[in-house]
Parts: sequence; C-alpha cells; structure tokens
Amino acid sequence: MRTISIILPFFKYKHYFKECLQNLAQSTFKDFELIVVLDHPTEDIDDLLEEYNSIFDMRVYTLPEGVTGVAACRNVGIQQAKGAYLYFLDSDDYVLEDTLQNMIKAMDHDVDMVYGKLNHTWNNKANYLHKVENKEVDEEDQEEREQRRLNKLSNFVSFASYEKDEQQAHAIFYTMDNRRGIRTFTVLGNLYSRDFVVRNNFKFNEDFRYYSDMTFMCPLLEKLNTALRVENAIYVKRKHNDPINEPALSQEENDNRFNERCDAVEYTRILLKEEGVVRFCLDRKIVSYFVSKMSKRIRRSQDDLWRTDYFERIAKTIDGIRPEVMNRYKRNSKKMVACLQNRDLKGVQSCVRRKLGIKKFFRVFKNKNVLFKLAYYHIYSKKPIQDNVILFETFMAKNYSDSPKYIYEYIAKNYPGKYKCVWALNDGHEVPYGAEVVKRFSFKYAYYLAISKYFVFNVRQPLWYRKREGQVFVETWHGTPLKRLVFDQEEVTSASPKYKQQFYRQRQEWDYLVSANPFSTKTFRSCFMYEGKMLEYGYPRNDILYWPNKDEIAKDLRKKLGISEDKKTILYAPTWRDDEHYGKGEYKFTLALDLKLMMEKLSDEYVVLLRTHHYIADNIDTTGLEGFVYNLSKYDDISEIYLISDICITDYSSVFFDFANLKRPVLFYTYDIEKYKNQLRGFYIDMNTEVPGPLLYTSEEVVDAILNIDQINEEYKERYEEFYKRFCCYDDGNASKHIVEEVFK
Ligand code: C2G
Repeated sequence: MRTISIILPFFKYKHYFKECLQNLAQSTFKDFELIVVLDHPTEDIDDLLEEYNSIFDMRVYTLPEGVTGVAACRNVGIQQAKGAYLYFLDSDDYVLEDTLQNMIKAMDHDVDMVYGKLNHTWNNKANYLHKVENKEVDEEDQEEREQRRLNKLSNFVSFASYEKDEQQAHAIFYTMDNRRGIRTFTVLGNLYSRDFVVRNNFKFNEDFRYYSDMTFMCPLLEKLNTALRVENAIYVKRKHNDPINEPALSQEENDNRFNERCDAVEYTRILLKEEGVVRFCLDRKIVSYFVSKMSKRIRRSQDDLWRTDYFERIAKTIDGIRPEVMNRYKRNSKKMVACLQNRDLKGVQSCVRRKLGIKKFFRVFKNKNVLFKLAYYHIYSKKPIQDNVILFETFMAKNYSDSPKYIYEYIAKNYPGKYKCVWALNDGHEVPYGAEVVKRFSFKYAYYLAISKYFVFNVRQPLWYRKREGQVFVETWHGTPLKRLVFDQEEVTSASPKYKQQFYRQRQEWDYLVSANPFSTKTFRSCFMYEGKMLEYGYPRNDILYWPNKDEIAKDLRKKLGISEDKKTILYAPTWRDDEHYGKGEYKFTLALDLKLMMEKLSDEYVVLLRTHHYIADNIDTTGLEGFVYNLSKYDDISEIYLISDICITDYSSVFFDFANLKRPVLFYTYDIEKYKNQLRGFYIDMNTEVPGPLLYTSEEVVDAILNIDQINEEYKERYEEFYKRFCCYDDGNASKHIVEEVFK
C-alpha cells in the first residue's frame, strides 16, 4: 500500500496540468499513488497521461456521462484511494519538492490530519521561487509576524467562546484560506488520514460547483481529534493571470454563484452540531461576506438583482445564524445585519454609505494623492465634455515624443487655433506650438481626463480613468511587437498580476488603435483581443524619417549634441528585462556591452549614442568614456536620434522596426536571448531567421561586426529587403496626416 493517495481532478487547461505533473515529478517523497479523475476534458491529454504513467503509480478515472464537477472527481478519488493518507491537488496548482516529505514526517505521530500552508501565486514555479528567494526577509519582522499570528489565534479561540473546541479552532484558523479578508473553507494543502475520512464518510456535495469544499471540510473539522501543523509544507495555489480566456473556478463568472453560496452554507449547517466553533465560523463567513463584499454591490451595482432577489436570498441565510456570531462585529456592521434581517434595504444602503464614506476619509487622510481622483469622479466628470480639447501623453508623461508628438505637431501646424491641446509631462517642460502642459496625476490632469473630447496616448490610460460617452480615445501604442504581449504572454512576471484583466477592460475604451504594418494589425488583434477600428497608416513617429528636410534636422542635432562631423555614430538602444526591477516601473540595467573595448577598437571612426529604455532607473556610468559615449537616455525623442545614427545596435527592443525605415545596418546584441525567449517573454518572429541583421553574443563579436559592416550589409541585403517590405510598408511620411484626417474629421 502506498503512503499517500494524491487526488487530482482535471477539467481543462492542459498547460497548467503539465506543469502540475512536472512539479510533482520533482517531489522528494515518491511513495504516492496518483489518482487522476477526468471531468470530460475537451483537450487531448493522452500524451501527457502516457508520459506520466511511466513515472508515477497512476490510475486514471473518468466521470460518468451526466456527472461533472470537482466535487464528483474528488469523491471518485476518495473511493478509489488505497493509500494511508489523502492529499487533494488541483491540476492548475503545484507542490514544492519537499511539501509531501515534510507532511509525512509529521504524520509519524498518527494524527487525523496534518495541515500545511497554502501560498497564492500568479506564477509558475520558477518565477514563484525566484520571487520568494528575492524577497528580503527581515528576521525580526518574521518573529513579530509569528507572534502576531499566535495572538490572533488565541484571540480567535476565546473570541469564539468555544474553549472546549480548541483543537477545531486551531484547525479552522490554519486551514481556512484567508484571502482578501474573507476566510474560505478549503481542502487544499492538508494531508488527511484516509481511515478518518472513510470511517466518517466525509464527502463533497456534488450539487455545488464552487462551494463544495465546505460540505467536506466543516463536518471533518468538527470530528477532528488530533491534528498537527507543518509550517514548511507548501501548497501553491495558482491564480490564472488570464481570467478572461482561462478563468479558474474562483474567477468564473456565473449567475448561479451567488445562490449556490447561500445554498451551500445552509446545506452544511445541517451536517453540523447546532453549537460549536465550526458552525460559528460557517455563520461568520456568510455574515462577513455580506458585510464586506455584498453590501458594496447592493449600493453600487447596476444590476438590480443585488437589491431584490439576492437581497432576499442572503437575508434568509443570515436569518439562520447563531446569535453569538454578531458579538464582535462593529456597530455599523451589526446595524447593517439587523436592517437585512428586517428586510430594510434603505437601512442597509445607508450603513454601507457610512462605511464607505469612513473608508474614503481615511484613505484621503493617509494619502492626499488620491484627492485628484476624487475630484475626477465627483466634480470634473460632471462637467460637460469640451469638443475642442485634446489630451496627449507618451510613456506615462516621461517625455515629449513618439507618435502623439507627431500627431500633435501636424494638428498644430495645419489647424492652428482649432483645438486646445494639452500635454501631460512630468517634468513640466514647455512644448512647441504652445500646448498647455500638465503634470500626470495632478488635479489639472484629472480635469483634462474628464473634460477632453480626444485622447492621443502611446501607452495605456490610467486605471482609474473611466471613459465618458462622447470621448474619443486614440491609442497609438509604442512599437511593432517583437516580444509577446498581454494575452499572448503565458506568464506576466513584471506587471500587476491583474494585468490581463485590466487590459481587457482598458482596451474596450480605445476607439482607434494605430498599426504600423499588417503584422502589427494581426498581432494586436490577438494580443490585445482588440476588435475596434485599426488605423493602418504607419507610425506617425516615423514620419520624420521621410521628411525632405531630415538631413538638415540631423545636422542641427549633431551640432546641438556636440558630435564632430567626421565621426560616424552607433546607436545602442537595448530594452528592459521583466525580472530585473527595483519597484513598480523602475528597472535595473546592467550594461553588458563592453564600451571600453569599443572605444579602444572603434573610436577613430565612431562614437556611441547610448540610449536606455525609459523604464530603466539606473544611470549608466560612462566615466572615462567622455567624447566617445554620448548618453542620450534622457533625450526626448528617439526618432530624431535615428536620423543621426549610422548603425543601430539593439537586443529585443522594437526600435529596429522603425530604424529599418532608414535602411541603415542593424546589429542585435542578444547575449541573454535564451533566457529572454524561454523564461521572460518569447517572440512573435524568429530572431534567427527574420530580423534584418546578425545576432551577436559577445562584445568582441559586436566590434568585429562593426569593423566589417560592409560585408554584413552585403550578407543581410536580401533579408533586409524582405523585412523592409513586411514591416515598413505603410510608412511614407504621411501617417500623422492620414490619422488626423480620419479621427478629427
Ligand atoms: N525606446 C527608446 N529607447 C530604448 C528602447 C526603446 O526610446 N532604449 C522606445 C522606442 O520608441 C521603442 C519603444 O520605446 O519603440 C518601446 O520600447 P521596447 O524596447 O520595444 O519595449 P516596450 O516598451 O516593452 O514595448 O509593441 C511594442 C512593445 O510594447 C514593446
């Protein structure tokens, strides 16, 4: 007999399942049987099952026709299990190498249950571990946290006034999944004695799709005699970062969900003793849900169901709570529940108003920066939209550049006085043609977000922006995609884990999206799930590369920067790396290109124009390289820099798509391509065969390529031409004109 039976239901998302199995295969504890229960999957997983059948002691069962759900799968698992202990593992989650081993060690004591630890993540195991390892752990802080936890626990036991149920109270405290203030019953992360489960006939109620865990867990907790806690047995519960296309059960939107929550609580109550800590916690859970989550919906939701049917439904469930449950709630919450029990909707709404008002007050008090947002919602958004106002922003107001700059200048030159143009610029520097300049996230910015008719942005709008009817949003974006974006990215390591969800909402506010080539059009449709109007005229930011006076502009700029006329120039413009950052939007950059070597070998003929991405917070030290390296990282507009660059070196930045319009040589310094491709992003095109220049891996190779640039030009001539036809086909110097004529009719 195996020691552990792992019960693993599978419904969908093969790629998560694969990772789950891969991680399980790395477990140091091997003495388990794996019981996979299939809930009518639509993906073909035969290859996976076959592969792992030879690695694990594995049995696969399928739910009968007409039966579905994780509850049914787990019940089949329990029935079929032969191991001494049961462990539930969901196919989209994973365990760490030592999780099972650590639990089994504790099971030596022969207990009903060992509870481990549930950690939440949005990431795969490699990224999860990377984050855990890089988290600075302050030992004092950890001790303090542990103490706080113990206090909370003893508080919890006495607070429940069920001292005799101390064992159960401990178990509840450690096994409930405490996410965002609502504690949920979950079976995950614990090891159960099979004998204990079978003897007591604990089962999941198969009528429930979302809330069956409580039907298994509550009676089990009530019967628990002996349990132990193991701190270092981690179950990693994974949130899906694409809840739009691949929602986890907890992220699924379903009209039945609400009623099921109430039904499950009422059903579970029947299985429990009238008095006792488990019943107490079950009741408290539904009250907390009502007070902290549902009440907001009652006040704010557009859907009237929250004030009618749902209101009635939860009132019925809450009528059945034990009276002592309300003891430790705050006065306003008690009043809210009393109003609910009297079916007094207005009373509940006024309690919610008070609660939210107090919360908002403290938020403003703590952080005055939110004041402009309040002004945006409550004052500015009530003012009329002004038909002639256009708000422009590039790279979170870090500079005056990119396509919005060229669209703005076209408007300023061709329609003087017709529009009031406003630029968001953090350093507040002036812009030509007299546009008003406002700081991002200021009162004025909030004002213009609310009353402008038009928006021309090259990045996403602020999360708190809510487009008003009549406003027109032009999203220019900021590059032809080489690296995978948003919905095409499996892991989102750098941005907020809610990135995809937020993006999905934000892109619905875009009326127009600018595309520089057919490839971008196709890719944006998929990576942004964008269905709106596409402006396929090329990039306004590339217009300058076709202007008849571009050589004059270049000459002036060289003079302004003090670059001597007899030197040729090499632009080095790398991108940022998702995993190397200090804080939000602030990335590290370690220069891997040996500029000293370049100076040694190339300075007779060349100078280097160094340009880091706007996300990079590090200031590259160029001491000793004066006169050879010009750091143009703070220069507003890279398009102007292209004009004075004879060669462009980049890595995975989209700059080469634009630079190629000049038909000048491009080199790729891709020293970390394997990591970038496999771990960080992945690419849309094949870097080895489709980009218009060689991939170089060392500084020596870069120097060599520059010394032999004519030969490289010859070698890559054909590929360059194909590339140009494919990616530069729309650019002709008139993108701004076409876009203005179409949008501002
Ligand atoms: N850029 C720059 N200097 C750099 C790198 C980039 O000025 N050293 C500017 C270029 O205009 C470039 C744009 O920022 O086209 C976007 O930079 P990428 O390096 O391509 O990276 P990212 O900001 O992640 O955008 O579809 C494009 C993607 O969204 C990539």
